[in-house]
Formats: sequence, structure tokens, C-alpha cells
Amino acid sequence: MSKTIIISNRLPLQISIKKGKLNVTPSVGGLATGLKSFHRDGDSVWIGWSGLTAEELPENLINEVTQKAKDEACIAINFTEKEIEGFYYGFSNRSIWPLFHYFMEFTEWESWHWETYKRVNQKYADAILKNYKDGDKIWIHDYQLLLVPNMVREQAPNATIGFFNHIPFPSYEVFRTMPWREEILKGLLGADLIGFHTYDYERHFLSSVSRILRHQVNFNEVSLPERMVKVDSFPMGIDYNKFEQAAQDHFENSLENQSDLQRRLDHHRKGAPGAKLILSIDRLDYTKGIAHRIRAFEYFLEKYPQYIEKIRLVMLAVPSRSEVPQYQLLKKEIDALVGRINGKFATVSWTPIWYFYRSMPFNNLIDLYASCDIALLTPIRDGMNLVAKEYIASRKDQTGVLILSEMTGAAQEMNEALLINPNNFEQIADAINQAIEMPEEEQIKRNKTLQKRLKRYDVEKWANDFMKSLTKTQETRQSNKAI
Ligand code: GDG
Repeated sequence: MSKTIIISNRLPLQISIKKGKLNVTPSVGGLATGLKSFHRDGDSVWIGWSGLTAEELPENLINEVTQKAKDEACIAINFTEKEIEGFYYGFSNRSIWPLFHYFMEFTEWESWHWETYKRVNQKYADAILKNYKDGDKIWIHDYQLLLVPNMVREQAPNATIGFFNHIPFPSYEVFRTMPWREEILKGLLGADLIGFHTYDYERHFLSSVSRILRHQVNFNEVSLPERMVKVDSFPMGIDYNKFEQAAQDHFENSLENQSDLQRRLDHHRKGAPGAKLILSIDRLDYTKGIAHRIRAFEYFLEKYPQYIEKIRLVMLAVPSRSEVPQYQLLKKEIDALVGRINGKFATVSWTPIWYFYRSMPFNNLIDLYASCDIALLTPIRDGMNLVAKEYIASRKDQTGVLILSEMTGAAQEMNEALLINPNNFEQIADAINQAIEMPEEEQIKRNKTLQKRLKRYDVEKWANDFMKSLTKTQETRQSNKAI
């Protein structure tokens, strides 16, 4: 029987060693949370890095890692510390990530990072080929694996290969600055189908292909001498039912079963008439505009002082890529900003910002989504932003206001949110004010439409649409061959 091989940098489970024993936790992050349900419900095997380096993994635990992964229909690949440094912290996160998010001043071009990226991509390709059988479909994910499609194609010319990019694809003017731009594009064109979250990313990619490689592009197809490559947009959805159900359970939870976090959140909201909570959740990443958000919140408190002691920003920043210098600097900047603003505005009974620098279990995430009156998400660039969708899905009574940066992929499908430019503090402050004052009927009207849309185009539909389109490209290729 044929299967789907999913491949991404990380597995949906993270394996670590604590006191000589293996510890398995679910991975946090957009790709893992999004694709998990597709993997759980379908006939697929997922290949990726376990999170452990070869140096960390003692020989006596190797089989156990393999087994733990196998229990979840996963295949774990291990890398050396040096490989992770050059491939993951290096080329992936110091070159591609900043470039594709338009942070050109952060890009570094180290040839050993690039060489390691190529070598590690080859390892991923080899792992696919080892598990591949005729008839299988291969679905490769994200910017860490841009060369894998063609590496697989070279060894398995008839394979059905799909690629999905979870981050933006930048405009040609930005992409062309990449020293290895031809290799990257050729790597991707090994796929039959290349998917992006939005039409804009798709056009940027096609424009780079036609201007750099000079391939003919007809509407959304690239003509290669031997075959066609289809490029399309598939805005990723969420596991809507899971969030809807979790929010329902949250409301049915008896008082004694409430989490401490929930009690604290309720305590604030009941503390003063009209008291409100504003939520923000992201990985601690410079693309997410967290520092902008805090500064805009400061400006809001200055412009609308009537909300002092009534409004609180609950900010969850999940540790991420802490070995990359920019992330360390950002952490320091955010710590300092939160400290300064809390010091500036706090009263004896109130602090304006509650700041959590950690990852939280899923039920606490739901406590936050369900209890906060406003979600303030201000990325400077973001491929999609699933948090925006999860917040809306978790609003059981359909109240709540989403303030969302227009620089996210999600903004293109969420017009009913209050859309803001993250660089415009005046606009953000006014949007917070508008959100606080928005009548409930209006909140419900906006969220009803959003919920309907998110429920219809959920993660399952997204994955199925992608797979259907991939199957079609393969059928077309075969019928063209037959002619
Ligand atoms: C990349 C792209 C694109 C967050 N904190 C916790 C937690 N999360 C979960 C959220 C959400 C996911 O992580 C974050 O997804 P995003 O989409 O917001 O952001 P990235 O991680 O940057 O994802 C992004 C995505 O890929 C998918 O294509 O949308 O643009 O950058 O699902 O719920 N989950 C738990 N605890 C936390 O503390 N359990």
C-alpha cells in the first residue's frame, strides 16, 4: 500500500534526555501543531530530526529513540552538533530566515554554513529515499529543506514530490541578494507542486524563477525541459474542532478544576469595573514584532490613561533559537522594555504587563485564548500566523477582538479583524481603544464570519487540497508521457 512521506526539519515530538532517561514532549511551532492532525489521521510516516545531537545520544539509548519515534509513525534522524550549528543555527536561521522575512541587515553568508546546509539536506533526501517505495507521495516542508526536492528527484525521477513553504517568499529584489540563489531555486523545482500560504509569495517565487533561471512561466506553471512544475497558494488552516472543543471543555470546567493561571486571569477581570486582558503569544522572534508591540502598548497607556489599572497585556514569549545572537539580543531588549514599562506605570495593585518567557501546556494556552478580551498580534512579517486563527476558534461565546498585523499571511483571510501596520503606533493605540470600546454585538458579528471561514478551511482541508493538487500534477505528467 502506498503512503505519504512527510519530511520536516523537526519531528512533531521532541526527544531530550533527563537524568539518563528519554523525555518525549510535543514540538511547539506552527508546522508541527498544524500537520499533526493530518499525520495522526492518515497513512503517513514522518521523517525529521529528533532534537538530540549524536554527541548527546548515548549508544544504549539509540534503539529506544528509534522505538519512541516509531510509536508515533516517525523516523528520527540524528545530526552532529557541528551539523546543527551550520545547517540549522547557521544557514537556515542566519541566512534564509532573515532574508525571507526582509531582515536583510541580519543575513550572514558563511560558506561553511552553506556547505553544511547542502550536506544535511542530502541526509534528509537519503532518509526519504531509504523509505520510499514506488507510488508513495513525498511532502517536504519548509525553508530548512529547500534543496531536498531536487536531491530526491535525481535519484527517483518519477517520484511524486510536493513542497510547502511555511514562511514568506520575498520579492525578487530581496531574493536576488542570496549568493546561492540559482541552487536554491533549482532545488525547489525538483518538486511537482510548490505551495505557499498566499498568492503574493507565489508570485514572488515565480518572478524569481523567470528572472534568475529564465524558465518560461505560464500563469502558475514553470516549464522545465523535461516536465512542468505547478506553483499555487494554500493558506494553512488550524485543527478547528480541537480548539472549539477545548474551549467548550474550558467553560464546563468546575471551579475547583481551574488552573492557577485561570484563577489569576479571572482575578484581574473581576478586579475593576471594565477591566480587560490583552493577549499576545509568539515564539520569541524578531519577525513577530514583540518589541514594537510593547512600545505601542506604552504609547497606548500614555494616550489613553483612563485604562491604567484596568488593562493588562498578558504576553507569552516562547523561547526559540536561543543560540543565534539576534535572538539573545532580542530577549535582552524585551526583558528591559517590560521592566521599564512595568516600572513606569505600575501602581500598588497593578502591573501593566504580565510576561511569561516559557512554553505552556495546551490547556493553559486555551485558558489564555478563552479568557483574554483582545488578541494583539503585531508581526513585522509572518508567513501565516496560526495564533490569530486559534484565538478566534477558541472564542466560544464569539466575543473578543483580534488586532492583527497586515504583514501576516493570515491578515489576507481575516478582514473582519482590526488590521494594523505594526510600525504605526498611533494606529495600534487607537485599535486597542476601539477594541476595548467595541460593542459585543459587533464583536460577535465579526467573529461569526471568521469562525465560519476557519471552520470550513481547516488544516485537514488544507492538507487534502494540497495532496489532491499534487496527485493531479502527477496524473497530468503521466498522461503527457503516454501521448
Ligand atoms: C511558522 C511560520 C506559519 C505557541 N506557544 C505555545 C504553543 N504555541 C503554538 C501555537 C501555534 C504555534 O505554536 C505557532 O504558530 P505560528 O503560526 O503563530 O508561528 P511559527 O511558529 O513562527 O510558525 C508561521 C506557521 O509556520 C505554519 O505554517 O503560520 O508564519 O513562521 O500553533 O498554538 N503551543 C503550546 N504551548 C505554547 O507555549 N502548547
